[in-house]
Amino acid sequence: MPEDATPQSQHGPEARYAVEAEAALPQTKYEQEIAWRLEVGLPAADSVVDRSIPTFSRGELPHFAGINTFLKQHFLEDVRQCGNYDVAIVGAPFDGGTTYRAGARFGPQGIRKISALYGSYSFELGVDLRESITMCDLGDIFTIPGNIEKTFDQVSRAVGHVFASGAFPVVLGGDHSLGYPTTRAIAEHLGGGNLGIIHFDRHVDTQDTDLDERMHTTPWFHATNLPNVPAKNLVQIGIGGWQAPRAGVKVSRERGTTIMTVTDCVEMGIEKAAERALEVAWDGADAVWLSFDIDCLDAAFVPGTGWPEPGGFLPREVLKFIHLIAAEGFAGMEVVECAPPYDNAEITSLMACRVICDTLGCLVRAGHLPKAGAA
Ligand SMILES: [Mn+2]
Repeated sequence: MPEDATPQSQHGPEARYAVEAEAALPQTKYEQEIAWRLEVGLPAADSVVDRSIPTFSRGELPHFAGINTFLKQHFLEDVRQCGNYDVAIVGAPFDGGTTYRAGARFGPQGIRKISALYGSYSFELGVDLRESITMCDLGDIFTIPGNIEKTFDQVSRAVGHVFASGAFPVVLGGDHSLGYPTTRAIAEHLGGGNLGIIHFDRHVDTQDTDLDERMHTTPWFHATNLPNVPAKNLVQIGIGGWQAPRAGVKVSRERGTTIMTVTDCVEMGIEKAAERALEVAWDGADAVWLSFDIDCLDAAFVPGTGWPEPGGFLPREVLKFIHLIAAEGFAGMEVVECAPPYDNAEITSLMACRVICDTLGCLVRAGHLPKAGAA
């Protein structure tokens, strides 16, 4: 037996951490949930041996049953109450900004549906969201199909409402035109402080207009026109391929955004790349927004998206990236361009859900959630 052998030494370092972390997690909220299930769902039929099972499915189980809010969290009908929660999920079902194939208006539905597969516990992170934070699902923003500008105003108002309430906003897109109204909303609420943006994408999305409108190829042109969203704090990760229009690249160059290709990230190593991303996004900034376009992953993993592009990241690369950058915290996040009509076996929605769950788990692990002062 090696000298440093411990009872857990059969595990690798990450697994050892994970196995030990699980022992330290409470299960108070889980027990409360079981009591609540039995109260509101009624005790099960006499033949059911496991007496924690109710008659009517309430809460997490069975995973295939129930009404699909995100992670089966509480549907908050009265949005005025969202400040009572650490995290507020909000759908932005809009694909009027797409320039090739539409379908991201069904992104929130798709992500919510597959989220039923997830529990609240992550093995590697050693986090149980149910025990650590409170979450609600606000349902969807009332977007206006066919009217980008009115939709922008609705989205900014909604995201501003959530952010001002103190809840951490998680926006389920929707296409990437939403990046402008979401960051505009956060920027308005920073009291003049600067907002940085960490942007995962295969596409720069920095051109002025596309097809004569502010489409999903344009959010960062308009966001970085805002006085407190400097282009120098915009870091664009995963850009490459045959779909990053030259018009946008020109703007990125002129404004001095920071672009990191997949090869850049892989060759310098994800740790170094994440460090660089944090340096850029946080340089003089008060807060950082995470804008995650699902198409930053290789097209093989995300068929359900508007502009799939081969040569993107592997899932484990972006997940590791997120683990590292979440250490500094975010003002909120969006996952965009998930288009379920083109998906296969829900894998794109599954990935979108995974990105959100990992981000929340990492924010908990780093002490950014629950929000300060919350129980
Ligand atoms: Mn994209």
